[in-house]
Amino acid sequence: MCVVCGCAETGEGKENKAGHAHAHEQPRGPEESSHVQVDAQHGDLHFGSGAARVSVPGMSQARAIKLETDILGENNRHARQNRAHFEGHGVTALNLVSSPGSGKTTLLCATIEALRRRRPELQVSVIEGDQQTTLDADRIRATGAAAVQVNTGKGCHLDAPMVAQAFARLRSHEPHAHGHEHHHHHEEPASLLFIENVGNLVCPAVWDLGEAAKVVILSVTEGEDKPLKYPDMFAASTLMLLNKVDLLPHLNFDLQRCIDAARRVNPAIEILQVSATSGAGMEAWLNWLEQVMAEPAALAAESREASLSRRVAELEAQLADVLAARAKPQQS
Ligand SMILES: Nc1nc2c(ncn2[C@@H]2O[C@H](COP(=O)(O)OP(=O)(O)OP(=O)(O)O)[C@@H](O)[C@H]2O)c(=O)[nH]1
Ligand SMILES: [Mg+2]
Ligand SMILES: [Zn+2]
Ligand SMILES: [Zn+2]
Repeated sequence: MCVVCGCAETGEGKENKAGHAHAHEQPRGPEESSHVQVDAQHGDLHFGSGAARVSVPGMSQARAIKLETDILGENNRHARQNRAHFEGHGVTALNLVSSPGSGKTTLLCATIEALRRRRPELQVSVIEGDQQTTLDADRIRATGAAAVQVNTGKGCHLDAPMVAQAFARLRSHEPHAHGHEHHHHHEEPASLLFIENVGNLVCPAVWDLGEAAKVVILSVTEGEDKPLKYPDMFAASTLMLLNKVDLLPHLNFDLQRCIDAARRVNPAIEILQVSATSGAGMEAWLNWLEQVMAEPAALAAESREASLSRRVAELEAQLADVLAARAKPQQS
């Protein structure tokens, strides 16, 4: 996973401090440095079976866990500030995640148009994440909504400091040191902020941006097994939008199998079927948005706390395992 893959960014400075730290570190022992589980029958390899759930050349599992905890901890600090800042501005923020091409931008354009008809007074703005180009922000701006593009370069996800800077530009003010310590509680009308993450079904799952909820978009052309193959993203999301259902007649896509797969990974996930191009299911999606705007705090607190405490407990248990294993004498 990208936090410790060597391209990790530390948030503020992008000097790859953390990423480089491990490159020179010697592995402690063969078992610790390459945690791979081998299937006896077929020789299938599972590199995520160690305590860190990731294998990094030359880095111990304990070090990988420590790095992830430090970097994500720093990101989460910024995410908390974003959350407070959004709240101060009456903003409900949603983090849209998916593989490339599932239809995030098309759906956003259609959503902006539909919301304009339903709630003409509602302000909607967008932060667009892509490795390169301003194509998506240009598409959003063409609808008349405000958008800021964030290009990540080699980065494979948006992080909370990036979102803080982009949001400051949307609101034409500098980022604040402490959430909404500046006073803009002057009864701002409620508004929606969509954050379209970099197309990537793996990494954005662990980066909290301060959103009220993650919405994962899965298009029917991708196959119904995706929630099982990329479980972290579906586990982290509150809602799954199954997009491009207009194409179902042309595909061998088993809708029920897909829904079952998503529920197996995340029993609480909500699922809506939509088509950004035909408009099917848009009413239900708009209703969901209205509901989140009415009760964003409850939703966010529930999913964030649940997933954070799950992850913290996981990491603590794994770190304890690694330390215990290291303390034990080597057996051959
Ligand atoms: N048939 C059909 N095509 C769709 C639908 N939604 C999006 N598309 C098409 O899917 C392609 C990708 O759509 P985008 O909106 O650019 O996808 P994206 O998720 O924003 O892609 P990235 O930003 O690159 O990750 C485009 O050709 C869209 O026209 C849909 O509901 N039905
Ligand atoms: Mg896009
Ligand atoms: Zn990554
Ligand atoms: Zn502000």
